[in-house]
Amino acid sequence: MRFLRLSLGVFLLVADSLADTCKNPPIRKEWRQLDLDERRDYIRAVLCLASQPAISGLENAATHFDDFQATHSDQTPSIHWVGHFALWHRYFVATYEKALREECGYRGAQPYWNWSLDASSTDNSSMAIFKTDIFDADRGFGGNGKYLPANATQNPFNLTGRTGGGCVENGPFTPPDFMLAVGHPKGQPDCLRRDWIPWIMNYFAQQSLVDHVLAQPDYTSFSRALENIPSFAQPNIHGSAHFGVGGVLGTLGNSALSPGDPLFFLHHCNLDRVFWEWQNRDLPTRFHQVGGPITPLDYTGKNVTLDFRVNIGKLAPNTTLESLLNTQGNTLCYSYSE
Ligand SMILES: [Cu+2]
Repeated sequence: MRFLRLSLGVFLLVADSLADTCKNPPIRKEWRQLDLDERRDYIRAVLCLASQPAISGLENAATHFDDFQATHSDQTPSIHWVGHFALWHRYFVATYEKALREECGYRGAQPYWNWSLDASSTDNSSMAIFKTDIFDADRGFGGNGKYLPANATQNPFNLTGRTGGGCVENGPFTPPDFMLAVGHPKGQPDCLRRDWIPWIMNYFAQQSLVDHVLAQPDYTSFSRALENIPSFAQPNIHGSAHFGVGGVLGTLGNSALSPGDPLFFLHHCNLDRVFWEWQNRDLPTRFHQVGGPITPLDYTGKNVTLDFRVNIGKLAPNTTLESLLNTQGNTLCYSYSE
């Protein structure tokens, strides 16, 4: 009895301190679950971030929005096809969400784009996925760029079916107001570009592929299924919006500079939602399980462990992979709507 009372006391103490660190987590919703005022407030906050001074000290980063793009660009060679891919990006998106809230007065949570809702399972060439509110000029993030030809150097994988490549022409992120300086010669910022490729968007965003990822038995295979291999011959849900929206010449298709498209954060938030759904199928295990290579694609080499340290530069303090497995703990604080 004494033991029972004691353990109940300890339990209450633990429950109490958890509640203290993450009270009222922001609830992340699908973009189209936000009403128009909430959407405007989100876009306003993104533009606000792009007017705040930089803190990263990284090359050409002039605004706090640039900081995120530059940090991802800086670390691109070590954060993809590795065991910490999903958790690095989880921390990155959550830090962006926090900046929008704390520095720009955004009251909501980071929204996501559930592209599987829009992908056609019968017609890869369908343009329906691009006709939703996500790409609307007033209710979303604006549309495609004008078609521009791409040469062999720009298109090394010889991707077919490109439809754009030029600057985004409508919506809140058009030139000359919204420009991207990181990764371009000093004093010569570029516009936000999109280069829709319908077959990639429809094929890679299939719910059946999401289900395949969700069915993985452990963290290592989950993480591997999320990214698959660097080949367009095999679909992977991570590639869906990157190459379906960014294509060859678009910002989101550039592996280093992709966070320059504000849609990056809705895309990666959706991947994180899938990750959280996968964790929820066995939380006791999946709060404490990581794996996968430290060196990209090195599946026979050294693996990441729970105490492996993640850094996102000056954006937030370094932390362990284990601390990022809980979305409502001491490090992170958010949840997902049903
Ligand atoms: Cu990335």
